Amino acid sequence: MLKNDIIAAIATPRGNAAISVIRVSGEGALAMCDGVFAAKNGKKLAEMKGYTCALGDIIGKDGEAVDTVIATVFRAPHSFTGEDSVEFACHGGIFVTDRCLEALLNAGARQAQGGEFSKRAFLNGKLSLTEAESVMSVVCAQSAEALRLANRQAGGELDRRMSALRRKATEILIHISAEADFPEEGIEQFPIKEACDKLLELSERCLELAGTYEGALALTEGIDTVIAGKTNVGKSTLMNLLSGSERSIVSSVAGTTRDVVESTVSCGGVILKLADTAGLREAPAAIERKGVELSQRRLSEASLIIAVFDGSKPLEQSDRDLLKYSPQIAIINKSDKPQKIDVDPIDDECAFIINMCAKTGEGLDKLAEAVREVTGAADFADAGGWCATLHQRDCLRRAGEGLAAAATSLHRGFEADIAAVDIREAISALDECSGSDVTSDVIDGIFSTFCVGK
Ligand SMILES: Nc1nc2c(ncn2[C@@H]2O[C@H](COP(=O)(O)OP(=O)(O)OP(=O)(O)O)[C@@H](O)[C@H]2O)c(=O)[nH]1
Ligand SMILES: [Mg+2]
Repeated sequence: MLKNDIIAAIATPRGNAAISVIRVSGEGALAMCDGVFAAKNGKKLAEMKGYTCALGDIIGKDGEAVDTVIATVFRAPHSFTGEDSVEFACHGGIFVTDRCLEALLNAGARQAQGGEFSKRAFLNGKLSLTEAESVMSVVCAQSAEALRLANRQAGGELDRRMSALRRKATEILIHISAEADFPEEGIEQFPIKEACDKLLELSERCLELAGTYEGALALTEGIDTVIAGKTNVGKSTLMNLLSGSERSIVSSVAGTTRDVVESTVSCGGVILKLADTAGLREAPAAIERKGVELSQRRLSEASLIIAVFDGSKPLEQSDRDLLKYSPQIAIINKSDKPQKIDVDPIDDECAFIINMCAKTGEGLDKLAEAVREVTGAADFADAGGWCATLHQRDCLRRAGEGLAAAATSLHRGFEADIAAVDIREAISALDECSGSDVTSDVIDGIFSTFCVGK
């Protein structure tokens, strides 16, 4: 596979639509397209300026027009990939679009692999690795908050934060190895204590940044959340309140919900993939028991557990059993009724306790706040840059660990050279994250998760 051979792919979803777009990119792409595209005005794409369009036909193997399309010409380096490119806006049917692509492939283009256009944009210096990765976040954004974050990332916030970390790590490296490496420069060595402190602080910042991954996930992809509790405490009422519709049946009969009812909702800007479950109780009847088993399985798999208790009743064994799953958020429901519950055992287990009336929605704002806190989404208000992918998290963790290891070596009195090895590794982990020093395997791995045509 050549670095800049001509690739082509359909960039829009398969389905009937007004238009679909086929992208073509690579060295000689314009002349190649001229082989199958006949402009109405007789002009050749290869003679057109960048950012100009032409109406014309794509001609099939048999010499007949397949479709009438608009071709937009992009000239290197002013295109998404940085190469000469053409985008054909075809009529948006699956069959007709496939025939247009086929004509382009017959004329010499190669079917692009997933993410290959973005990969070229990265390799040609049009996008940093984090910017390229954030293109996917923009595409996948499911909420206003997710889109805002993705756009910030695409604007290079993480890159700026990483280059600041890299600059500081390099500065420490220069100072601790001052005497060994730069005797003539007259650079002063940091005292060991100062170097250790700086390294630890920097390590913490890398790990902090790596830690933003969970919160980012909460805002972009959603968190597997289970609403659990004893029968009749108001789980389904809460589910309906959060989803703003009658997702689950509510009744005063204990054991109403038996299947797992699911709904994806936004709570405080966080996307929750909610599962309302059968109420837990001892010795349920046969069908209900199946439901309880399902609840227990969901409880052990969920990332976030919202435990619901009936505040108007004393705590029972089924309530205590739920606490064994360490729910992060406890809802003391039915706050409109006289309260009889002892919250102390709940307080011992749960980070957040919220008094609520699911029937009226009172306390919902407190729940939203708790959700933002517990998922780490709250930290995003003014965080500069965040970690959006597992690759970024892995690099930042390695950088953080390398810097901490260097601090330990210095602290134990080892030679500065030994600490320098760890600092260099930390710097190269940061470079891998930003893409300035990354192996082709890693690049292929990242871009292969993108869709074809992206
Ligand atoms: N007073 C009062 N009643 C509530 C409140 N929330 C729910 N209820 C009532 O409690 C009863 C049970 O509500 P559900 O939402 O069905 O409870 P559940 O936990 O899903 O019950 P199961 O599915 O049987 O486990 C219904 O009669 C609701 O109207 C509340 O905040 N205050
Ligand atoms: Mg229910």
